Amino acid sequence: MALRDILILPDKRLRKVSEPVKKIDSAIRRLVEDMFETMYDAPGIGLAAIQIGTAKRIVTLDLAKKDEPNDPQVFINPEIVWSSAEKATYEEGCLSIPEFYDEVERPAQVKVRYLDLEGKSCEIEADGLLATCLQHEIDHLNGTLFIDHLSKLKRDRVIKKFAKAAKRAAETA
Ligand code: K1U
Ligand code: ZN
Repeated sequence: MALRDILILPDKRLRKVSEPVKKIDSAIRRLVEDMFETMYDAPGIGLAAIQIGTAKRIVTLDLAKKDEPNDPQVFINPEIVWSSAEKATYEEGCLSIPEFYDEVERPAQVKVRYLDLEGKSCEIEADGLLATCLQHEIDHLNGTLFIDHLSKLKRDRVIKKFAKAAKRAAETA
């Protein structure tokens, strides 16, 4: 297992559309292990493979509460096959946009089809935080960030702030 660096806004790789996984082999299993190690270390409750620089359609999640045992979940090639008309608003964060949080409105319930680590086709109906996280992570696989759901004014402000920070870091490196 390896702890991997998380890409930070405005890294252009975060805007890539990730490729479907064709075969679940040892390289994919190692990537999933690295994703969990990186996600737990951050700490975060979700991660898309592109956030560690690998443009494959893989998502890891663990929504267990602090006093509960870990509940690692892997979604390979996840697709939203149904979304509710009802909407829900959650305050979202993103490991690629550290320390910025804002409310995002999304479908309250979704049905997601995906492969598990054994390559079995599965479906899950999600609501609450699970529905929000799945949509947030599937957005990552399509190069979309949660700030894209905010007003242009807010989005541009955040991008500008992170671009400035990246420039300063590059100058002092
Ligand atoms: O995709 C990511 O960057 C991970 C992100 C997932 C997410 C959080 C909230 C709403 C939608 C999607 C995070 O994990 S941000 C960190 C976070 O929410 C958290 C971290 C530690 C404990 C509890 C929450
Ligand atoms: Zn994110």
